[in-house]
Amino acid sequence: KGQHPLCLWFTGLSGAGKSTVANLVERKLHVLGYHTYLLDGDNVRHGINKDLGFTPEDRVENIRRIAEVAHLMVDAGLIVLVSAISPYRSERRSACELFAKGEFLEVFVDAPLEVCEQRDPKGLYQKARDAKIRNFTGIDAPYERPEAPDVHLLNTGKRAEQLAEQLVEQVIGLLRS
Ligand code: GGZ
Repeated sequence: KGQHPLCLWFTGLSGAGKSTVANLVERKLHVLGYHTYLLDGDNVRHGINKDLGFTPEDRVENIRRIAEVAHLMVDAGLIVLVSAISPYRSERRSACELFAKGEFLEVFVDAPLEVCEQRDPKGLYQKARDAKIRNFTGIDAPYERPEAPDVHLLNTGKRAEQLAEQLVEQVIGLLRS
């Protein structure tokens, strides 16, 4: 089926639900017959970005490479879903600038730090509070909230399924326009 290639860029704190929502959206688009690929920061860090840590310089490089790979995939005609904290506005802007107009959507998965910290699925916030990990986003490293995201998903409760549905509707509208 002819499809309009697109990058859906999910940004937000660790534990905000980026990967959960991105996974649900990917599955839904796949079922609808779209050719998709999910690029997850956490996975990419085991492969092409395994030389990178969490210093500001390394995060900048992490985002740059992810954006370049996403761009190649969009060039190949895919709908690419990127899930990475991507904490800096300027790097998100640079990522966006690689793409043609209408081929990039910034999706802000917005959950309060307290909620993310309470979820703490990997115990990383606790480690950051105990100073066992340094440079943890939201604790001792910054997260620059998007000022005008294309999509703003408020994820305060167990709403991932609803949020994914909402986003899919929006994306399909765009793909058909
Ligand atoms: C933030 C960290 C850190 C530090 C390890 N700061 O929630 P997770 O566990 O599964 O996903 C997070 C992931 C963040 O990688 P990204 O590539 O998305 O980050 S960035 O865009 O800022 O480059 C988290 C885990 O790695 N993690 N240490 N110090 N998150």
